[in-house]
Amino acid sequence: MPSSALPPEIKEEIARLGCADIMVGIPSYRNAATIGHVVRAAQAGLVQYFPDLRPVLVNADAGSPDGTQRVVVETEPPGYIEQILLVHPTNRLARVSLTYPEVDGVGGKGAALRTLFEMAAALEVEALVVVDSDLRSILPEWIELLAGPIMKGGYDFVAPLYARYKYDGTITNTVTYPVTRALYGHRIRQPIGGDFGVSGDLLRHYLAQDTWTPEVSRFGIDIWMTTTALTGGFAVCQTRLGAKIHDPKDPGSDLGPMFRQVVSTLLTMARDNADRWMRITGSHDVPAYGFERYVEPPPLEVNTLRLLAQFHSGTLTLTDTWRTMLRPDNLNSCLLLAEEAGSLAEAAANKLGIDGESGEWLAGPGNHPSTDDLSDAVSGFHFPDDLWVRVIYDLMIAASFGDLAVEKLVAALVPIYFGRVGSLVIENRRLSGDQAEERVERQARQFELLKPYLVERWKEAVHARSVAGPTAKAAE
Ligand SMILES: Nc1nc2c(ncn2[C@@H]2O[C@H](COP(=O)(O)OP(=O)(O)OP(=O)(O)O)[C@@H](O)[C@H]2O)c(=O)[nH]1
Ligand SMILES: [Mg+2]
Repeated sequence: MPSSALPPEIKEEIARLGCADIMVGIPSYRNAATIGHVVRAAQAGLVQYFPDLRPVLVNADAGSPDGTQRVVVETEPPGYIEQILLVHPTNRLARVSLTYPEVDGVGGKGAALRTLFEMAAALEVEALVVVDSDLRSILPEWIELLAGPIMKGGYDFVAPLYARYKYDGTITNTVTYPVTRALYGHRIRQPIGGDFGVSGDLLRHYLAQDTWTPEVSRFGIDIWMTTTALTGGFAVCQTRLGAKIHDPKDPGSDLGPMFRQVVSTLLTMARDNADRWMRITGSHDVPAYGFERYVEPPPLEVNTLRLLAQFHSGTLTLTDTWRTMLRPDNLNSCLLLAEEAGSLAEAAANKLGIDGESGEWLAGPGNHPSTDDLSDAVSGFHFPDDLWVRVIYDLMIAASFGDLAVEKLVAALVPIYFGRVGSLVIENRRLSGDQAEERVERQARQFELLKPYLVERWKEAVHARSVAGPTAKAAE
């Protein structure tokens, strides 16, 4: 990790706080509408579940123009929480909101977490709990659920387990969960969930790494944290948090940059840890902490037509890149599917009054067809599991041994990802949450089953490189 460049005001804050046992860190950017509830829940959790420890809560904000930091500072103080919960903690909770510095000129969620890691390490905490600031469903208990396994169970990394609506968490469901499971053998269902517990030991390990990249300073941070914990051999568990309810996002319109940052980080780490994952076959359950809950997360609307239209648009500009990154048979299958996606989306758009290119409603806002209506109109589209797995494995080979930069390859994957997500939404439209979850498991098993395909291609690439000379990326 690049050496600490904390500005003097943050160093002074650390000196003022001195020491702490447990810290809750909250990264934020334009979350004035929701962060107040997160701060209150976190404060209550610290006071109620850890009344004898020295607690601190730190908000690391991006300098949000919407008054996020003011909300944090003006939210009811810890004394109010003590009153309503009738608890008398040994130590008064310290609460801080600060603007975090960029890391090597790059700001983002990861840069915010870097500051939180450095502060937590300097305060010598036993546990750092990180929670997102757009959460609606956080309860005080979440703090215990995320810190308890560290304090009581000796774990170093606590990943969240929550019920998410069947169309939410698409990057997790299609890439990070199955790839982490197939590569490293741990079934961590939410490797980029955003809400984590980290032990003091693991914090120090994070700070000692030199694998930090600009993508890690953004949304690559979550998969970096999970993968670094796994490759470092730390004790990992999951914790049952109930439902994740947060600011909703449509995968076709909101998630492109996040996808690129997460997947680039995952690929770079896979490249650097090949000697570890090559030896691993199969996978095992990861222990889960906390009482089981049954909750229905609120539904989320997805514009299936736009996803299919964007998949098709990819062929217009990216076919050459796809050719360099996909094995010829997989490339052909993708091109055929993209063609089909385009025709189906166009026919459906004409029928429903939607712009075929952009997927936008011609009638303007209001009275839009639902996700189900849209999906019914393109119900013939199907992107097979095994093709998706091979696409991802081909991408891993290209990212480690090919000539193109990882970022460029991942940007080229985005339209294919949209096609895959569109297909999943269409197939899951009549399924319950549990049934959709079974599909995610089926796909994850497919990633494991086809791992020999990856290993074989990897070995061939290593061999080809040794014949050609050490110029390929993996040898750098
Ligand atoms: N400090 C900081 N925080 C950010 C930035 N971008 C996002 N965040 C925070 O990171 C958290 C997650 O961001 P979201 O946009 O909610 O991401 P998400 O799609 O919900 O991601 P998942 O919850 O992992 O599915 C929120 O608390 C954001 O406020 C940033 O540039 N700086
Ligand atoms: Mg969110």
